[in-house]
Amino acid sequence: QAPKPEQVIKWRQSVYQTLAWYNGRIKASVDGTYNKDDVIRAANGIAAIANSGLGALYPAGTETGKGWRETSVKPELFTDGAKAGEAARKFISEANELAKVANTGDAAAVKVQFGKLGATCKGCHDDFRKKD
Ligand code: ASC
Repeated sequence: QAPKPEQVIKWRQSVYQTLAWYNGRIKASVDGTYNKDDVIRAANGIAAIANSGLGALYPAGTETGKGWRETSVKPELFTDGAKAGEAARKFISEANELAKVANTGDAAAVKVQFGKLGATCKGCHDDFRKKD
């Protein structure tokens, strides 16, 4: 039995909320006092989500927002699978690299890699997320 679209949309949003939480922790380290262990934990969390098969969060039937089912995703994500897949592959690759770099504890290198990861987030938003 497939989960209901409204349930999938809720999972989808909670997954990105969790990414934002991890992302904020790394940002706090990079912009403030660097905490190697916390960056490792947060980067591993992002990598785990990136590797978890995010495509499964976009089944047919979850395209449209309707009342409390509202979603910010653009229809293009569902119609241009090649482009969406490429965006996902970039995110996965930069997230895995950040997890690797985090283990070195090299704050400057983490900052650079964190920037590359953020660019993949933003790229996907530009292409596939409706403007607020
Ligand atoms: C976040 C968040 C985003 C991304 C993006 C990265 O923490 O909520 O949408 O990072 O700003 O460029």
